[in-house]
Amino acid sequence: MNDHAIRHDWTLSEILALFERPLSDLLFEAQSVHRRHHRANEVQVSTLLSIKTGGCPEDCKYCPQSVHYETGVDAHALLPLDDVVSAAKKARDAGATRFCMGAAWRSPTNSQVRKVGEMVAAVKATGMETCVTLGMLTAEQADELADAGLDYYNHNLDTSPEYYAEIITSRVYQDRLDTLAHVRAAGINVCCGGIVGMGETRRDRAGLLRELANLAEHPESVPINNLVQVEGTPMHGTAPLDPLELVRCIAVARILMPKSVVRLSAGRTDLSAEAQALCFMAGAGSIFCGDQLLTTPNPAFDEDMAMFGDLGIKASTGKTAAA
Ligand code: SAM
Ligand code: DTB
Ligand code: SF4
Repeated sequence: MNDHAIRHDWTLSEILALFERPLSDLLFEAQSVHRRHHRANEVQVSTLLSIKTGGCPEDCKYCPQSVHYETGVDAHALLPLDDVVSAAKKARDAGATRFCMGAAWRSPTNSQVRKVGEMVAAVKATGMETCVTLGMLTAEQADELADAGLDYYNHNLDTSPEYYAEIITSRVYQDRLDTLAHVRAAGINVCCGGIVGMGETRRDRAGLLRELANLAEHPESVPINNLVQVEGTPMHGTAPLDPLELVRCIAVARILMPKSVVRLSAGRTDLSAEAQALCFMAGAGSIFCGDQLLTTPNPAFDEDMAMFGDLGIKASTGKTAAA
């Protein structure tokens, strides 16, 4: 196998074999791949804002924003433009280079997409990169967001096709793949990953990574979320994932999709600094900073900058190094 090649034909058994390698061998290979395509010791920083919170009609079993579960989330309608721009400026001044806006929609209306397009243009004017996650999009809606200047669209496959129906019944895997195709066709960078720690098997984690790696083009950004357990959701009380399995997952994603930025996303409050250091060694090249994700807590900015200092990591733009 030529490990320099960008492949789109990974088999489940090849991926499982990577997971099963001795940890040091896996980390060594992942870090070697990382250094061929990305700058060592640099991690990009994004900040999240929930621009529309709660009341979502979907039934994703992990999500505090679903209308189906009692989670006490503080629901609100689409935020005014000025509030979004001031949050973006605050994140930029703290050191984030990308501003990610999330909305608890199944699929936005055209008028909602137009309003988010205005937010995208205004946030870009602050000098930040933009990412939004709004649920399923039509081809026309993706084009409109591209015209507004959107840099990334986040739309996760979440888990393996086999485990999907255990987690979500209000949509199917193909719905996600259709939106990803619209986003790709519109020329927007794709941000697509999943969640681990939802009671899935290693085979499911490998199956998710196979789906991502075998897309016609690898997503530019691959968020790996460690489930944030929220009381009231059906996933609350699930046995937590061994942090070393999260590390393995990041390393395997790094090897399968060498040019993508693998993101250590939600769930860092449950990880020690040592576990996060292993995630960076495994090739994680991006984190969310700021004390809130969408509705759940995240480590404080200063705490993360202190961790970067301890590990000798520089906050960067995340742009891929010339390979
Ligand atoms: N409603 C849109 C959608 O689902 O595509 C956009 C917002 S949704 C909150 C964005 C992503 O957040 C989900 O796809 C899921 O991967 C992630 N997410 C939601 N709740 C989470 C949790 N409790 N832990 C980890 N990730 C979570
Ligand atoms: C992604 O993959 N992770 C972020 C972002 N995309 C939108 C969301 C994490 C949400 C965690 C639960 C919450 O704060 O509500
Ligand atoms: Fe709705 Fe997105 Fe939460 Fe699913 S993950 S319930 S689609 S906000």
